[in-house]
Amino acid sequence: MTTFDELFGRDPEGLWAAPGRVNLIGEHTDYNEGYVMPFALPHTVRATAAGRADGRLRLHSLGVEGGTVEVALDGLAPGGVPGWAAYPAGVAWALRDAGHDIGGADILFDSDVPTGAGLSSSAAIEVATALALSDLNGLGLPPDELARLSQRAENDFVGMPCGILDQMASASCSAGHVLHLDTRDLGRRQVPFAMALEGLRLLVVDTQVKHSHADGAYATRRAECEAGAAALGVPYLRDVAHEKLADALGRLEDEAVRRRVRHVVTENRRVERVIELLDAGRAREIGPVLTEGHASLRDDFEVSCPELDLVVEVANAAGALGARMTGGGFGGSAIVLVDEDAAGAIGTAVTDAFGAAGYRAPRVFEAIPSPGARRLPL
Ligand code: GAF
Repeated sequence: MTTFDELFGRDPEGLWAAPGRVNLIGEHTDYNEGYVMPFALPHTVRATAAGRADGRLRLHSLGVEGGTVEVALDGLAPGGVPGWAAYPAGVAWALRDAGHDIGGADILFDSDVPTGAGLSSSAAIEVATALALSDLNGLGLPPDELARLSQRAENDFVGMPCGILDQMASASCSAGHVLHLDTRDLGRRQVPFAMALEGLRLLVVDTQVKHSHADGAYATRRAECEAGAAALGVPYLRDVAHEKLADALGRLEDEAVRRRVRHVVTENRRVERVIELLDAGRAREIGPVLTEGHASLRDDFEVSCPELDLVVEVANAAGALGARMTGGGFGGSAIVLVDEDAAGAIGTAVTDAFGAAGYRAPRVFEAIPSPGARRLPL
């Protein structure tokens, strides 16, 4: 494997890691200033890095064709860097645009976060870069700031209008916990999620498909939510109370907007229900809430796809406690809550069903709540 010194002809100053995530519940709520509940995966993007005094950024990713990308910090502009390097370059741009006086850097990336799987490989590379540049330049930025700058990079440099779910998950999750995050003010609580103690497992099923219209459809959904909020005279859909939902829906003329609003308002309520159950030590009872969330994403928000629907249908028929797509949708991954004794059989049932449907075999693995971004020993 290529090492930092072979590539850059010098020793690294440090090593930083930032994880991918799954979202337990609270989907497409973040850009509506609602609630989310992610936890970090053990899979990380690792950034081995050293600062440079000449204002240049040299970026290299193991496992990506195309060699080293070199750019001058002074020349960075939105849309100016193609491909994967736009994410770390965008973070450097966002740091400087926010007034942070950073120098250049040599950074070698290495990742085991599956890409295109809805598990936040983009946020992981952004947050790993933000933490590395923060430490290399003595900025000491807290997790909220690392997440906000990473989101800014993705929104305004890469051009993807995401919310802050993925970046906050990567920057601030804690091992053994699920993060209950209010995306309005980034208020949060680490909620113990010791599934194994209750004989439970949470499986990730990566369908290994990503439908090509995903990015455009994401932007459309966001615009529809904003149209719904405007029609209801509230700043964000977060401001529509669940008890007032029927009244709100009656005031909306556009059928698609009405369904998007119903998803967001009921999804925020589902986050509250999951929190209540976890706080009461009743984790196995969250299963039906997850499945209900999937139906809402499939029917009202229309961001699922046949492969994800098949995972949920087959897993539940095979005895899962509940299942749902996770992340933005249109492919990517689903999560499945199972009794530990049933995990193997349910995984096999899903894999067999994919074979019978003529789909590529999915990747099934257990999701273990893991730490957020951190510096590691070299
Ligand atoms: C993607 C986005 F990047 C997040 O901000 C969030 O909106 C998610 O889709 C859906 O909940 O992961």
